[in-house]
Amino acid sequence: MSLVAENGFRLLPGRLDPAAQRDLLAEVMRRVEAAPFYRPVTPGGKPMSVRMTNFGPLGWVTDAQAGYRYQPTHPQTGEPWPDIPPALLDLWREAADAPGPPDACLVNLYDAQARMSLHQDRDERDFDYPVLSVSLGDTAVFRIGGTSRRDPTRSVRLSSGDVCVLGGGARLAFHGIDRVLSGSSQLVPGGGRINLTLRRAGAST
Ligand code: MD6
Ligand code: FE
Repeated sequence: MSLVAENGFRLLPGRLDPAAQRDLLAEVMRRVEAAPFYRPVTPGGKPMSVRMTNFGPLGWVTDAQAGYRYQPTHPQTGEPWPDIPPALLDLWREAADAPGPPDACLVNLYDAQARMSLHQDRDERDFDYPVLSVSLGDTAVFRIGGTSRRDPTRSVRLSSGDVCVLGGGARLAFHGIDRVLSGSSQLVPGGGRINLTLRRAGAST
């Protein structure tokens, strides 16, 4: 398995084989029945094109009223988020090189039109913890730059089963999803892409 590493950005292409991808997708969809995908609204009042839910003690949410934050409950059901799938906790232990376990897993669902604009993940308490992402389904065109929005960027394809880690000097790198290549995978029924990002959002233990 090849590995691209530079300044804290690590890509593990094909880290999950097709059977592991199917198993993880089943674990995800079982939890989504209790915590449905919904469309968050930015602090500026714009509905996002990506639909989201979360697993774990804390979930990342946004709305026009209170902006970006982590909270323990689903904004629509009011219920606690489902647990993080054990396979993801194993993956974190193996690949994240973190001082402790994650407490949040953001789940993004992309249809053919969905995009995510260039952003930093900076709503977490402790940037010594990396963010680890797992991609399932259609391939995404991921863009990653430096810690300034003006830094040059490059494009990386994230395919089903790929794992990527933003840690160290890349923890606060700007990144986003330019587009999703519709029909590039058959994994997700009805098409689309699911990205799971594991984080440590709250105080470290
Ligand atoms: C996505 N990913 O792949 C969006 N954030 O759908 C992210 O925003 C991301 O892939 C932090 C670390 C890795 C990521
Ligand atoms: Fe991000």
